Amino acid sequence: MIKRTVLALSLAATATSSYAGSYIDTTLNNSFATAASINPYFTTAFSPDIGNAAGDNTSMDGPWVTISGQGNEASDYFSFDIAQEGQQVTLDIDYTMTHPNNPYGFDAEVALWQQVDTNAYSLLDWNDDSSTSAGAGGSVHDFDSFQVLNAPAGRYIAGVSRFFNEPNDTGWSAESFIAGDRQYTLQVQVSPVPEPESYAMLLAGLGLIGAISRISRRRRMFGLCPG
Ligand SMILES: [Ca+2]
Ligand SMILES: [Ca+2]
Ligand SMILES: [Ca+2]
Repeated sequence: MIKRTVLALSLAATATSSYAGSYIDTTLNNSFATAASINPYFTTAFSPDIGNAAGDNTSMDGPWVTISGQGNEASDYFSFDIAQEGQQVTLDIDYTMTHPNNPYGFDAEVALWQQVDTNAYSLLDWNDDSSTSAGAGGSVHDFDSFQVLNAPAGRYIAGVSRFFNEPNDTGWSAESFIAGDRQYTLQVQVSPVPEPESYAMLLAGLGLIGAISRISRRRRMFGLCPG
């Protein structure tokens, strides 16, 4: 009986608050100073919605958080820390242009800042529109954002805002904001930087060996070198 009560209480707590893998945005986190920390919510479980630009699922590659965001007539900022070197950060907007609570869609943009000094942050890069395949799962519209950036160990701020009607893709729209009734899903993942270079170098190396052996075979054929 006691056990059942404890279970019921913990289920109730799960339903009403954020838990591992999920952060529900309820605060007015509209500046770097009031950025909501998502550090406690990272998980390494499987998610069908965490992916890369090629459309592959990457949820098991590194810890991630799903942020259920709510516009408060402001932009939203979330802080997190990276302890290890050799990591990358993925910001992936899902289910947002077609969210049932967004009757006119919500054209999001995302950005990433790294802390460079006390109260000083450097804008690393930002993204307005991705392709529909970027971010695997949940990215259903070209206007949903997707961004992957290398991230040295340190403190970071992820930002979400609404794309402002400026000339396309000119920068972070600090003066723009998310209307209070608009909702979005932001996936934040920290994972090791993949090393496709080593695989490419292996293939190039094999190709070079093949070319050299072809050349020496031909040279032998024409008597250009001994052996
Ligand atoms: Ca908010
Ligand atoms: Ca996704
Ligand atoms: Ca967009």
